Amino acid sequence: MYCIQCEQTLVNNKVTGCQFKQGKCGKEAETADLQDLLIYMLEGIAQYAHRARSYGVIDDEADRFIPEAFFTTLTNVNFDASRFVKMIAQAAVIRDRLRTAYENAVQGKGDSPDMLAGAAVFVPEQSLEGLRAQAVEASIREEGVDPDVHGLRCLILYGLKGTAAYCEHAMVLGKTSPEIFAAFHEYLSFLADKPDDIATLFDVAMKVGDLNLKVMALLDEGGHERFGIPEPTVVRTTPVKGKAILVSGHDLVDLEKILIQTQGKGINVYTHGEMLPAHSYPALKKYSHLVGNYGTAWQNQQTEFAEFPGAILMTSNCLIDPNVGGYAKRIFTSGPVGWPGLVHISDKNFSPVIEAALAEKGFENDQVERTVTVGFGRHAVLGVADKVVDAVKQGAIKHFFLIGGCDGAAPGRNYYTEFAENTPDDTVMLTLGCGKYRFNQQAHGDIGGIPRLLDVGQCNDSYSAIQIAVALANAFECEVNDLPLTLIVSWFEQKAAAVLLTLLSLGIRNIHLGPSLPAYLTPNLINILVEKFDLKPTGDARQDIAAILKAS
Ligand code: SF4
Ligand code: SF3
Repeated sequence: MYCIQCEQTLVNNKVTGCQFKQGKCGKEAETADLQDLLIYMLEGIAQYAHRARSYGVIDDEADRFIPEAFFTTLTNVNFDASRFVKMIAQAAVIRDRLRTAYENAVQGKGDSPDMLAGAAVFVPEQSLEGLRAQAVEASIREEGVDPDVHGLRCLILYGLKGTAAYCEHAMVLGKTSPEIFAAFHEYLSFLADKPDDIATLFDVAMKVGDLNLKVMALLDEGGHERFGIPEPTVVRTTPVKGKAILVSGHDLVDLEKILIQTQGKGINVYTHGEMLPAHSYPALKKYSHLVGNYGTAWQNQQTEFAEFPGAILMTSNCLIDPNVGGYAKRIFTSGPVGWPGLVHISDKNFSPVIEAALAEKGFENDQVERTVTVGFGRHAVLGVADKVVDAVKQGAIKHFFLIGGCDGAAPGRNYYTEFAENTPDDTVMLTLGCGKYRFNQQAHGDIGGIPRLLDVGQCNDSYSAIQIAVALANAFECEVNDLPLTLIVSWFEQKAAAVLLTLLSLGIRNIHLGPSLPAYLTPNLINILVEKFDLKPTGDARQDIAAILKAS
């Protein structure tokens, strides 16, 4: 195995990248190899889909399969080797069908089809053993490749992975676009050609950022159409007496299904991790048995899930080993998620989750009520834009910080807590993603009625944060880079890589990125990003705040 896609990848003085029996996330070498093969097959599909599209050949299954399958390979999503064996076989069927359709269409026009090699003609074995023996051909690590080229290929691949995850979330909400599918095919096909020109690779990386912006706009639209516009909402963060189901991950549709299917059953539903912003949507908060949020970010789940006296549903990232906390029998997976031995629900019939919740004892007492407030998406924030603009003009608000992104287990992540705690009282913080749990339960006060901490939502809501920045820039008649706004981004997995590429593709400068920089970016590539975008690694929180405010 060789996997270098996330922030916690193995880095020591001998090696860079997880490459032994198991990755740091718990992914077995076998699963990592199968994921590489699946991505290789996706490249093969894309090679034909990209070419076939120009001849008017569209394969709906191929269009949808690419983001769906891609999502399963993100960090902390799917650890189940058997699911990958099936997806690789399905990919081969789709690719070969497209190949035939492409060749027929080309010949029908009297042209000659491109004779493709590599992923386009790779024949995967059917057995697990056979596939593992083939994995080396599909690895992103290749002998003799320039490290900068390797780094940029990784950046594009991981950016595409994150984009695919957001695309799958949008598809679940019924939102798709031919233009987006075509772009996936084009950029995956580009990777399949093993590009090595640095300038072109950079250019495509920026195009992936632009693609992700379009995908996130679609996702934003889908969420609003289905669940309404998020509104500021006080959410209980302590349990109430009764049977309980905990829903984690990002998939609001699965949460809605659980809420519908548990109506009248005497089960309370809690959100976990990235599901917290669900409480702000009118079509979800209307359910009185959606009682609150439980726990914190994903890396604490082995303790929090072990203590949760009910059933748990994991709808997307981030899942970690459920056997450690002894709750494997009462945790279930849906969508792209998988873990060997766990019950996976693929038809949205969550009866097994409900039965497991009823069999557990539930919370025996109400705990003392504590709350957080969520729901400051762009509509809520821009609804008070006049007030915000006045507060800036009168000097009551000196600066905005967007402190957003992932959480994780690295010790350096205390940076984000320290940063939030040390921002001056005349500054406002916007946040999104699961990184917010580092500071969302502290009291941050308000400025003339405007809360100093505004929770924009999930990482899926990055589009909303971008729109807030754009609207503020319009109000002040300046560019986003000229606003008194600094982005403090915490990354962990590939969704964050996609959002970072989006921000860079929009020309946003001076992003502070931590807790460490991606291990696949070489010093050369980092220098380019620093020169071009003034990208900064996070340092000491107090010193960073002082430097930002001095420069603004
Ligand atoms: Fe290592 Fe991260 Fe890959 Fe897991 S996802 S194997 S921790 S780089
Ligand atoms: Fe978190 Fe996994 Fe990235 Fe959606 S749940 S932000 S890490």
